Amino acid sequence: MLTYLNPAQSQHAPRFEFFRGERVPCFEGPARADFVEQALRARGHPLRTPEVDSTPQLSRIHTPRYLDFLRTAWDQWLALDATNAERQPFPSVWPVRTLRSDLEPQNFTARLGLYSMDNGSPLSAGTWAAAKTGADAAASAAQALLQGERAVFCATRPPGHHAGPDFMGGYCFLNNAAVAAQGLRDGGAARVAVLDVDYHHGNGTQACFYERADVLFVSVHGDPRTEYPFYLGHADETGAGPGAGFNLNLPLPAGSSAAAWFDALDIGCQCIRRHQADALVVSLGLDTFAGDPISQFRLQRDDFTRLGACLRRLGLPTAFILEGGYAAAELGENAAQVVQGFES
Ligand code: SP5
Ligand code: ZN
Repeated sequence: MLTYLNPAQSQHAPRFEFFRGERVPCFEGPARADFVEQALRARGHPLRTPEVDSTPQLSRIHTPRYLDFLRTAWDQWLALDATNAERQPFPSVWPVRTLRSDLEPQNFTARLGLYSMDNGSPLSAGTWAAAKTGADAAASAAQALLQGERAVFCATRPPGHHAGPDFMGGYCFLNNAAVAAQGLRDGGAARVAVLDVDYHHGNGTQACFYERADVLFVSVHGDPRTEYPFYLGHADETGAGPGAGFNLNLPLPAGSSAAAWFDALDIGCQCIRRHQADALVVSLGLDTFAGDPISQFRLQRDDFTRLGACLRRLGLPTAFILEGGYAAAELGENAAQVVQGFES
């Protein structure tokens, strides 16, 4: 399977995040992509670097002011104090209900809060380079499908599905899956489906397409009543305006079995068949793995093979976009199992 790597991924390397009130090493780090690259290389995948500039798609998915902020955020942080090079910025204040989000404050931390849904998306010096090159990989994957490739794998990080039109969140900065879907639309696919199988609901992707009928969004995920991202991903979110009926959330209780997960996946796949999509984008989070340190589904290695086989049966040109998955040492193997199931 044709595979795009992100040669800038290791430049996004924040040192810590907050976990239960403590500073801990980031769960989402460069080793994740290295493990996936290694496993796909061992399978003999042709490996490519991105050849498409995602700027046109990014400007359809994200707002200009958010893109401007993200591109310049690290320089703004350094401009405050040269010693900030060794520190990480975190938001500490957010424009929740009744507060204004139409105005950009001059204060850097206030702008960071304006453009963040959580304090769980740490920035580092190379965050923009890594995120932008990752979006380029997603745009390249879309182009490869349009040129007749059956399936493409984007082994990229940081992930993207929590990033909305004008905010970062959940380790995500630019929405790679949305960029791929938009790239497919721009290149002539009339209908696209995005299937998000990450443990966490893809709130950013849902938000991007909630009022659109041309991109169906389907997600199987931990019930947001107890699981991140909490404030979106419920079953009653079915789309709005022209997008009414084009959003399907299939939340499952934390701790759900693989059998229950595949039952939900089946319902999602039936919905994608009804949509008569021309192409499929899979937000491939592998944090559904039983050994994931921050998630609570129970898929095992062989279940990922079964997932790949289910996706193949949809019979669509398919772009796999790597999202979450924090059992780094098993991540490459689990990704390879999905591909093996898809190709067998
Ligand atoms: C792309 C992706 O998978 N992002 C996930 C972001 C999750 N951030 C919040 C994690 C909160 C984890 N709480 C874990 C409790 C474990 N006992
Ligand atoms: Zn996740």
